[in-house]
This record gives sequence, structure tokens and C-alpha cells, in this order.
Amino acid sequence: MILGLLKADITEIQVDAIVNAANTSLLGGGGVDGAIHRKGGKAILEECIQIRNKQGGCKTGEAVITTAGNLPSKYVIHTVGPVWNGDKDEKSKLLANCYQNSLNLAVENGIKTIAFPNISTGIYHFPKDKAAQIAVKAVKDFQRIAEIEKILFVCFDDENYQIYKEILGIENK
Ligand code: AR6
Repeated sequence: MILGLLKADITEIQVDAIVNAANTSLLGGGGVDGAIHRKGGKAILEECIQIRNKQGGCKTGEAVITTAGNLPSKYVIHTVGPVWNGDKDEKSKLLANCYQNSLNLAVENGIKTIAFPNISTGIYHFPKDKAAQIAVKAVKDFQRIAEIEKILFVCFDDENYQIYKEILGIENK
């Protein structure tokens, strides 16, 4: 498995699946969720509504999969990060679950390449440094990692990008 880092807009990434930092309603919102629904078109929302009707949305830490509509990827995996409010242990576990459950869904669907945004570090206010440590550890600890070819961390803001660079040991050039 190759672990990569990019500073980019995740809606432009060509991989089998991009991950969305959604909310429990699965009906869209701001941040990366808004960008994915805007660019991906209504096919994504339609599938989200079907999932909602079947299972009543998505719980924090869990993940669901839909088409990627007009996006360059094949699928969108929607996961719901925790809202940061200082309850450190519980929230950290839930954030790790987002990465692990997204990877589980990826393996179940034959997905070989996947891109993650920095879940919970925007509107949900999870401390960026802590979130990055959790994300990298969760991915490295994933049991079925050999079944995935490439995992990309896609940072949108420079602060997250610098944090990931340091954690992953990438030199500044
Ligand atoms: N590509 C990649 N990363 C992005 C993009 C993009 N196009 N846009 C923003 N980010 P956020 P959350 C980064 O707020 O904190 C929504 O309303 C951003 O810089 O999108 O998990 C949902 O519906 C940040 O680092 O998600 C939920 O209600 C990261 O994505 C709520 O926000 C996550 O920021 C979820 O909040």
C-alpha cells in the first residue's frame, strides 16, 4: 500500500473512492460535503436519501457508500466525524472509526485507491494536529491494508498540509 499526501481539492482527485466528511442526516452541508454534492450532482443526494429511508442516516463514526455522480472518482464514501467538544477519548475513538469503517467499506466494494479529507477539522473543530495523528494511526492499523493499493490524505488548508508533512516525514523542499 502506498500512503500519499496532496494539497488539493478532493473533488478533483481521480481515485476509486473519495471520502466525504458528512453529517448524520446525509443531506449535505458546507465544507467538503457541500463541494462534493455541488460538483457531483443530484445522483449523490438521491442515493443518500435512499440510504436515509432505509437506515435513518449515518451515525457518527460510521460510513456509507454512494455513486460519485459527475466527479472523477467512482464512489463517494460518506462518513460522519465527531464534533469536537473536548471529550477527548470518546471523540478520538469515533474519529478513528471514521477512517477504519471507510476502509472496510472500500475493501468490501473492491476499491483499491481512496482519498481522505481531514475529517472533523473544519466545521466540527477537531484539533488539527490530534486529528492527523489519529488519521495516520487508524490507516496504518487497518487490518486489511494489503487489499488497498493507495491511500491519499488530501489537505485543503496549508496548516493541515504542514502537519501531515511532518507526521509522514516528508521533507520541505
Ligand atoms: N477538498 C478537500 N478538503 C476540503 C475541501 C475540498 N474541496 N473543502 C474543505 N475541505 P469540513 P467537518 C477541508 O468543515 O469538520 C459540513 O457542513 C477543510 O479544510 O468540510 O468534518 C458537513 O455537512 C477541513 O480540513 O468537515 C457537516 O455538517 C476538512 O475538509 C460538517 O460540515 C473538513 O472540514 C462536518 O464538519
